[in-house]
Amino acid sequence: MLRAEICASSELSFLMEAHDALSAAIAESVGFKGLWASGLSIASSLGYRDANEASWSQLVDVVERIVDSTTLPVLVDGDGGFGNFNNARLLACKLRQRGAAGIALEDSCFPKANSLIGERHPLVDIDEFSGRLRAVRDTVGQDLVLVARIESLIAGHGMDDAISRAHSYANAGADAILIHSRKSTADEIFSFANVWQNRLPVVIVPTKYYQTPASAYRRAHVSTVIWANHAMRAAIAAMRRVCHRIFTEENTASIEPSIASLDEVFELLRYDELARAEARYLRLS
Ligand code: SPV
Ligand code: MG
Repeated sequence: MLRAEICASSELSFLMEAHDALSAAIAESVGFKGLWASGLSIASSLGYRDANEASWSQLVDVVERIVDSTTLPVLVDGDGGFGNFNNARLLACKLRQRGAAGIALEDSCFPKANSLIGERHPLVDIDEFSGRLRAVRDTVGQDLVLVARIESLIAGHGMDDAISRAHSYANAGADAILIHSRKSTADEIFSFANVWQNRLPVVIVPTKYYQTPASAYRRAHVSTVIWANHAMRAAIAAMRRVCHRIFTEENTASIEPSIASLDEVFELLRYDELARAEARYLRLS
């Protein structure tokens, strides 16, 4: 399904960030067709920085809870693969075992830094990273969608470097190219798409250039847009607002209408299924 969404569709697809089972279930309930298991959001919800502080096995465990809570395909943010080709193929294997639909690997050095903060973004050598992608492809075959993420524009290496990496990663067996930018407009994304001419489908993450309308991505024949961190940021804002109100008012009456009802919690987690199963298996009188 993810392969169809990202690689075989001429329609623009959207992946919504999930960082736990609850955010995954909510994204599915509103109609999203695929999920992005965001490294930043998962790290944040675990109380880690997006700097490979969370281990690959912690990531895999969270992905398992996300996969179990939804029928949607999950593209997992695998950062740089947590080491060299060997660590990357091990991670890909484990993600396949836990039911992920795809892995995105970026050409940043371990430990990675989040693309949207700081100035130091050393990149892995192009040949080494191409070998890393080949190792993952050889290990998981077509079972996982393999998205190669290029950080050239983040690192300040320019468009020529981004394009030559894209060709090398395509030759190494990637299914799609994620081109990342931290500019406040989508200009460099469109320049890339114009030169690249969709040799492989293009995936983008418009966190910083959020003013750009989706129609512009359709015109540029972008394949997939990732809303990378918005559920996590929404949760922070909502929790802060509610905690502050309860703290100051010493009462929950005023916030009750603005938070999810317990019925909504029970519905999201399918308590009705448990009740039916109890009736069937416990033979309650
Ligand atoms: C993530 O969601 O973890 C991403 C996108 O990789 S970004 O935070 O922009 O690097
Ligand atoms: Mg990430």
